[in-house]
Amino acid sequence: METVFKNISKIKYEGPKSRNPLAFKHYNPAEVVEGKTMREHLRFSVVYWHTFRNALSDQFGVGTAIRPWDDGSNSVANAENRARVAFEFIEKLGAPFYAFHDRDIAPEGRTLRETNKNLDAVVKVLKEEQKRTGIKLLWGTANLFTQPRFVHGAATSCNADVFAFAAAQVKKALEVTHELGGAGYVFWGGREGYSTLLNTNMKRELEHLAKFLHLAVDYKKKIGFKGQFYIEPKPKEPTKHQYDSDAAACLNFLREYDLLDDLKLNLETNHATLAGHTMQHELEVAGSAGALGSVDANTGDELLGWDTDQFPTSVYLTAQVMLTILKYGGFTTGGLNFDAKVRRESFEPVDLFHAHIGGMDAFARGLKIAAAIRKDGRLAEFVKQRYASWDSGLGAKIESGKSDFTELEAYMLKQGEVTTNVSGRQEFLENLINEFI
Ligand code: XLS
Ligand code: NI
Ligand code: NI
Repeated sequence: METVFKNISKIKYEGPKSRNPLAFKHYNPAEVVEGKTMREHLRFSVVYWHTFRNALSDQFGVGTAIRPWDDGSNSVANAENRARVAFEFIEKLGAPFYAFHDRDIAPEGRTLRETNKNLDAVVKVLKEEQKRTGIKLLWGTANLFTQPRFVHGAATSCNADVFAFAAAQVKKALEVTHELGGAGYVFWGGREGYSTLLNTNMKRELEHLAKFLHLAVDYKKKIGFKGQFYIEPKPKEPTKHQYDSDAAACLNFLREYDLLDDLKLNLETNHATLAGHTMQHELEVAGSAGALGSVDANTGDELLGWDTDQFPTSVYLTAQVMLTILKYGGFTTGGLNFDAKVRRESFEPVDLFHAHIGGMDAFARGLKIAAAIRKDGRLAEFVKQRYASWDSGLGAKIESGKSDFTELEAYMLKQGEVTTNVSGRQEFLENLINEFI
């Protein structure tokens, strides 16, 4: 099949010396790093919503994107054609995965029944294209935020009928994700939050959200869907306060409502920024709780307070991200999903290639840098030594639960004062990291 991107051939690895903008300089899918290929480590995924549905409009202006294959209509035929174009793009790029919301791939009809029929028609095309290309679905999800019925939220709406509609929609989205062999399914709480507490019963809304997720887990088991469930934290936007505000809040929610065994986290860099955290912090919180699932790989703008969803280009950032991901054993079901959009000024189709190539190369470098830091071993050794007082003697006794306040007081009364603190050496460690960048 050769249609839309006929002037662009398959993106190849040409190495760091290449000056070809449509080639990888660092992402060499077959190259082995720490015993796995880059392709297996990074598990890149293209998102349907930004890459194939975003017209690049903003609050002040209409869309600028030139997408010659799209007739601009809401027809199923246009959606089917778009699906084939999407696969041509992903195939040429060489990403092994993609991700979608139900409403990205097929238009909403006048009734739920008609909408489901539209979805089935496009899923048929996606299935054919997956088979033809070998590209797989990283995760599916349902859009429970665009349509006006979700004005007060979906699972947390004050209106029980909206909860029912959302349940029906997620049921169908789970079925199609299962049919397409999806490795996972994401719950991002679109409008699950509030704009004012004056009209909000927070406790009741949180209980409804938990109920909704339990019903989804039940249905997943019922249909035999083995994909991983994820919850995606975001602190604000569209609502002033989103319930899934950050990794720690999500973990607390999952624990409180007995959902910890069924959901991991899908962490997004720009959402970490909005929450006032670094991405590495969010990964660490999830990883240490055994809940590091997948990554929405993008970046925000430090000067803008909203979700700009830019493609990741900072090698410093990707090195930090990969260092933490490798530390927790790498991805299993998850991957690096480019939840990112080209800028409104980058409106030509070729910009979609430049954006993804840049993100993939930045992460390939991040992976290689992280692996080199790990091989060098000085960073890990420093951290290990820093906690050496816990490895034997009194520290080991406290950790193993064999000490108490009385003993600790007697010990310190005898010592009189702490004389053993040493420097944290932050600047030394920052310099050490820069040796590898
Ligand atoms: C929005 C979210 C969204 C999820 C999928 O900010 O990142 O795109 O990834 O619903
Ligand atoms: Ni996202
Ligand atoms: Ni986002």
